[in-house]
Amino acid sequence: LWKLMDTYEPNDPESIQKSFARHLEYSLACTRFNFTMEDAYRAAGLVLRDRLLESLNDTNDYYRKMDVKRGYYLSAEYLIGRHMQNAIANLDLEQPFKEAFIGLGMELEELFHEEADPALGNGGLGRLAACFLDSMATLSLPCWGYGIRYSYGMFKQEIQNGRQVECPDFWIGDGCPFEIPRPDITYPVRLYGEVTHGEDEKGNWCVNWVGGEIVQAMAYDNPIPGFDTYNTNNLRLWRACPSKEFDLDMFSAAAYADSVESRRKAEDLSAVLYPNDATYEGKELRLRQQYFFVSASLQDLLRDFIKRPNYKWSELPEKVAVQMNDTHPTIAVAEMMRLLVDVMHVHWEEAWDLTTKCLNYTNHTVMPEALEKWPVEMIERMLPRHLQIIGELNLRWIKDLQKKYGDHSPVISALSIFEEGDIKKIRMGNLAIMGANKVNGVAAIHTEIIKKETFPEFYKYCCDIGKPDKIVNMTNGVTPRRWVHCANPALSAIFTKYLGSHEWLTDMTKLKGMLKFKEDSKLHSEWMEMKRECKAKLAAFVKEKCDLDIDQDALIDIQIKRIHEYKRQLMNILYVIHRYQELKKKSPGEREKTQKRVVLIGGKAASAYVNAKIIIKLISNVGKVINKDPDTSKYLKVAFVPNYCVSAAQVMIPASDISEHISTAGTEASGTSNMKFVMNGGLIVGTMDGANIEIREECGEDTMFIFGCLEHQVADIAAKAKSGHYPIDSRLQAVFQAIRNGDFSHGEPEAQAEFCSLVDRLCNIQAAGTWDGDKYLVISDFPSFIDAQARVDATYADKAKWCKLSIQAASSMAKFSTDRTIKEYAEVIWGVKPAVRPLED
Ligand code: 26Q
Repeated sequence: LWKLMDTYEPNDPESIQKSFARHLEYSLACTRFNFTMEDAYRAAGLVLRDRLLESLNDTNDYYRKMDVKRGYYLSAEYLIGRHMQNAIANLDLEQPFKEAFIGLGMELEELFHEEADPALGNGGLGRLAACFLDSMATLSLPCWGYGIRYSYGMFKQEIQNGRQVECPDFWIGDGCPFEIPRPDITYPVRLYGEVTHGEDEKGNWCVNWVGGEIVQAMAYDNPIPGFDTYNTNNLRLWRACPSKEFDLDMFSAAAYADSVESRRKAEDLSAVLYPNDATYEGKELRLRQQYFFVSASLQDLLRDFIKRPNYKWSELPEKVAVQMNDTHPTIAVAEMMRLLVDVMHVHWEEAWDLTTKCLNYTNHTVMPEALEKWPVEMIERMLPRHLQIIGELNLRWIKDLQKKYGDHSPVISALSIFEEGDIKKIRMGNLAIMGANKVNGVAAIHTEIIKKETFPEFYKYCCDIGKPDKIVNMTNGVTPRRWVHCANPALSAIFTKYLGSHEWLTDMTKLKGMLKFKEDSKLHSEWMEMKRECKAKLAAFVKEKCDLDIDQDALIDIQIKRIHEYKRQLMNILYVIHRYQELKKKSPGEREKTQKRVVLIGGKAASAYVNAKIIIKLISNVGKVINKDPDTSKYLKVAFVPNYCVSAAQVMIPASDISEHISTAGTEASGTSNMKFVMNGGLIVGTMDGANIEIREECGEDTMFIFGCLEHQVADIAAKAKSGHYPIDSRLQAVFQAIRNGDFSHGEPEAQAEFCSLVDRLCNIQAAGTWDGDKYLVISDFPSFIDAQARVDATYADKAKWCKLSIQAASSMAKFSTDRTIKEYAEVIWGVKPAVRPLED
């Protein structure tokens, strides 16, 4: 068969052209003379897919042959973004592809724009998973991702009359050329039904979970090529399909229709991503999704394990490491036990030992409202066997704790997997920690908060049993391939030119070599030219999306992230109003001397998050007033950029001078866009929160405009506020006054009422008693926020100084490459080693 295959030169422009023509004609049924840009994109995608498939298969064969330990990343979300540009870069096909398509009269960039942006994630957590996949492949680690192939990803955000409108994102459209459907790889997943007892073939007593419904999980493989390696890993996403058996007794027309309907329902499971990124909603479908993908993934990885000749269960932890991305896949703890005990007939004690050696858990949030808790009643109906297993695990766990702390210690109720109350619940966080070998936070400050505030009793328990390092820190990162090389080719070219090679793309410590040029005037002019180029692209983008002309000489100030009160987009827009008021007070001559600024804010709000949606409306309305004010519009513009997504980030981030990472101290676990901005030569206005703290440590204090209270001061400020001592700065009073006057309400009574409700809430004008006002300390941090912005303007006035700081910061970001992060996971948590595939095997 091998000999029959067309052999082609993967790197030769002519063979790329031939393959392109073949796909146009035979895969897409176009003619070579009559095709659209979309057809061309699709055909180019298939050209790449051929190469990816080959590498994926060979890499797998190699891992199998070497019998290596494997890592499996379980995540309900992957915010992968567009494939094409990234795949071309990682396969080292940039030159030949460019040549091939120039030869055909096409610009590659134009093809890239044809691709839908797969948004199978909400925000940070999903994008982190995608960056991890890139680094795992680049480091030649035998690691796969598992997740859900949602038919509808994160909604598309339209802005109508300043308000968010959610539109469905049917990203699959006419099919994604980069994915490989695997109808041969399916697993049954049971839901509901009941548990009975019986005897197995050998006459042994056993547990049977029967009845209910069965859906089939079908695999869709997404090849993930590494950069500068021949390894290609896999992201395997599961799609829910009706089970194959069809009830033939259904001969009446009504029953037949019902039966078709119930089969169609199976597909609902993987239909849509929940667009919630911080507050958990106890929706039954969400739990079904979680179990569905966890069960299929564990069945798949265990099947791979037992394919090995003479496997022994005791070797499982030497061959398998699983990472649970937040609590979303935490039902894995019970499912692993079920598969081992009920299906594989491993003894309970050994099964538990294996489970707790293989599984690990990453926590991504300190917000208590984000910790998942599922009603016991729901689990009992949907996963009756799992409830039994969790009950048994908890019983043994409590006994152990009672021995240690006495029968009635308060520690016991805190550590129990079950939460008592009117509605009994299962705490997925506790289940995750109990079932995990290692638990990690995502930035230094966050890991400390986990120990002290989120799970203090667990941490104490770990210390008591002599295992304080069960909880470890793994500071997040981002991949420099997508976020520097693809997003900012001009900057990538500068680095490669000054450093003499592109080695920095796989070893970011090499960027330190740029530091000796940080005051070099030639580099300065190239650096500033790079920023100009990025700003020109941004200007075109903003013109298209917001119909706004922006001055490319202005300081570009960006805040892009999910809209959330703790992220304080509200504080940002209040500051913009303050800046506007200051400008209005000035004479035309004085205005001439002020720094021009363009403020861009973008992000999606969860569809039921009322306050977040009002904040979007406020930003839009403030933009409408400021942008058309002839006194000031030359000096200050503000826009809400609709539909923030990965591809928008790739245009916006490289163009920024400063970006806002201004969460209340102690609320943002890490943040990852902060890293992307700095890698692109942007500076940060930020609080001492999440990874900002570590970025500042690496880049130097002078590169960051820090403000606001520290994490340890928050409780004290809140306590004082509750007792009535919470002064409001006069400048902020003036801003509140303008909002209350209706200056930004456009005569819309509804908006006026909403804006006032935001301000009133901050000022705590509501029913006396509980203080639930300015929870995120906008008022308290506002004066120092103004100061930080003034420092930005003053520093920016000195172009050479700014440029030096920008170079210094961008060149000091090695720590925030996911290559470093993933190396730490591989060494400290997974015990997985690189397995570099040689080219000719
Ligand atoms: C849970 C249950 C039901 C429905 C939705 C959810 C859900 C979905 C997504 C809960 C949370 C998320 C996402 C959380 C998230 O993105 N957290 C961010 O993770 C980043 C990567 O570690 C950090 O940088 C951010 O600080 C953190 O906010």
